[in-house]
Amino acid sequence: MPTPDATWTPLELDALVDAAGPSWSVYLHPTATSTNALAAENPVPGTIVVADHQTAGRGRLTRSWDTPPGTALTFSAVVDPGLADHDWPLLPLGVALAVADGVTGASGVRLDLKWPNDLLVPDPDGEQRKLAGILLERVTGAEGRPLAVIGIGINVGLQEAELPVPTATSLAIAGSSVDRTEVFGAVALALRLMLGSLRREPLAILERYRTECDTIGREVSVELPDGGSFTGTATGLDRNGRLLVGDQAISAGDVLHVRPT
Ligand code: BT5
Repeated sequence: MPTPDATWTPLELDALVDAAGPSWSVYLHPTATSTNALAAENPVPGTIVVADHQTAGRGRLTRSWDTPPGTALTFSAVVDPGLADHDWPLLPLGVALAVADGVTGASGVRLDLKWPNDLLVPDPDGEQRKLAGILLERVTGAEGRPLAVIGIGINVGLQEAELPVPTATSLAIAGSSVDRTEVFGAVALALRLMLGSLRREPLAILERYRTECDTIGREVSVELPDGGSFTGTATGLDRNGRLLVGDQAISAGDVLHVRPT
């Protein structure tokens, strides 16, 4: 990974606390392995663990999430969603909407939502590149309540030469010079609002996601957890947020947007 830009400004706890507002307790680590791992050690609802730099950021399955110091937001929010078990699958969709709301609100950069919770920005050639990723883990809190650790990684200031993979992008590359703390505050607020809506009206969040998800209507290639794969047109979402592709309902698996020729 390239060395960071010498001019980067470290995150400051007071500024993050102000930006997040009174409903969150914020903890800042200058360096951490993975904020999801830290948050899951002693999960307390209403806390957000932020790392200025992650040394072993996790993606889904065994994948990693890599960002150079000072260029990205990497944090995990612990929440008690207060949802019935059958509505938990809607949580990742709601989180994706909230991250998109926060990022777009702070930066003006419009994002495409790839099911279930990747946030993409088209480059000048129309190729969709990944700006943010979400890793949602279900853990058990005090008294045995199920809690969600919502890990969010957002590429803010990375330059082309700093991208960990060619399929990545950043807000800076998309033309925004917004600062990390501002994006953090906007996402923390959007997350709180979304959790309230999801609790009150889970089906309204599902409907909004259906309307805004860029995957629906596209030709997609699906890689299933058992190693199988197939391609087809994504036609919609079912009540549980599963993606409908041909005659299959996908709940877990990697979906790639196949570029129209
Ligand atoms: C994700 O996994 O997209 C979830 C990423 C979640 C990261 C946050 S950061 C805070 C919290 N603490 C953690 O330890 N994790 C969470 P997945 O869909 O599996 O995507 C991983 C893949 O994205 C990798 O295999 C790379 O191809 C690519 N990738 C890695 N780093 C990236 C980056 N910074 N930007 C865009 N793509 C990246």
